[in-house]
Amino acid sequence: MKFTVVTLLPELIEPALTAGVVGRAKQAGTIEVGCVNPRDFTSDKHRTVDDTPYGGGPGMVMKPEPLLAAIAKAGQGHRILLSPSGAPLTQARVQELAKLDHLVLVCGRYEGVDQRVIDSAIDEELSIGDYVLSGGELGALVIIDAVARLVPGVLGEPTSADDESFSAGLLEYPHYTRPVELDGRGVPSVLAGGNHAAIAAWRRLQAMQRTATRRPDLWRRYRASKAETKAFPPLAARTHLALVHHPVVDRVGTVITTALTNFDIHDLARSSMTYGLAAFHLITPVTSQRDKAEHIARLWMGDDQGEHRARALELVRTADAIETVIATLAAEYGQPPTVVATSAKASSFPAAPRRTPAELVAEHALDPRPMLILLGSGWGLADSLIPSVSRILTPIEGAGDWNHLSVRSAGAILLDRLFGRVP
Ligand code: 4FV
Repeated sequence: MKFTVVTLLPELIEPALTAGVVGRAKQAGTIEVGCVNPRDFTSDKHRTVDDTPYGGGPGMVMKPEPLLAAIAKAGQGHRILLSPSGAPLTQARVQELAKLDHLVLVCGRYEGVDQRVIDSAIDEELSIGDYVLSGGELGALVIIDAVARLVPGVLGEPTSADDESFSAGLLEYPHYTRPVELDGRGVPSVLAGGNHAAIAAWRRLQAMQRTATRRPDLWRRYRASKAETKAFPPLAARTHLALVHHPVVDRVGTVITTALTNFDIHDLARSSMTYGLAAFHLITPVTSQRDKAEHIARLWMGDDQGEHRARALELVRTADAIETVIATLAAEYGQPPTVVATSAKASSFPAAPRRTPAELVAEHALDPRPMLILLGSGWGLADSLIPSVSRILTPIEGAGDWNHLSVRSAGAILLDRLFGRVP
């Protein structure tokens, strides 16, 4: 594998590649690294490599002609420009790059590179992160290091490159080595036990836990295997959604009981089913309303013509009060649920810590406790009458301050933000 770095500062590149596995690979000839300096392709006596930007503004731009000549000199290869405007570098991209045989890494200095050089002589722009470097050289070194360690023969053990962070979509589990006690801190006992299945399960759980809490973005994309889902059931599967018809408030803040609606029952049951929830509860103290809900749910459940709604409506349960649902779940799971309220107003439930959907998932992903999410009907949940609430979700924000989503829409949006996967 060959890397050619196009840089005004080759002295930054060469010494960085003398030690460690990459240094050894270079010495052994497994990888080859060369530099081409645009300054060697200047013709004026000052060997000028920069110029002022058209249109004015601060800083200088790299002069196109020496840069183009240097890129040409680098030879045939996949030409990458290091730039904060590039696509973020990922392990998946690194794995693809490792299959190529020559990477030309073009480093900008100053404010950047003339756009026409990018248009005519660059195949791909990559960024190593959302910050600005004084030049692309450190980015080029990052790419060389990440790619080189995947080149066959660079790392000792062929498997040590793959079961690490990102390759599996999870962060790494924590590592320990001797001594068994370090300043009073021990090693998790399972690791010393020699039970390989138990060790593997522990490491997997640690990796999942870390990913859920530290990197909600990765966690959302993670697809657990069947075995993992069995060992660590997803949060959605112990999450219960409830549509509260009492205690809620009307437009002037009076506590009322609302009537249930057919649409809410169907649509929230279907959303609950889609996102893998355990159940959908309708809460009203009015016996005849609960009977009606049960009747509607049973009507559709009885349909045996392959009607998809049947399965969703099997999730429907009714209760006379929030406390009843809490007691039922406590009995079912052996521990009470975390009760999460929702509200369109930022001032509701002032005593409960606020969480974004991602934060709530991070906090509870591997907590075995069930979760109960309360949706209010009418003008919203009567917060002072629901002391069991221990978390409040941040309101859904739209384009402006008009915020009157139907409870069915708000419920669907929240479930997608909590449990929806990213393709
Ligand atoms: C960078 C990054 C980066 C910006 C101006 C080079 C510098 C100068 N490269 N990921 N972030 N590059 O900041 O790759 O031309």
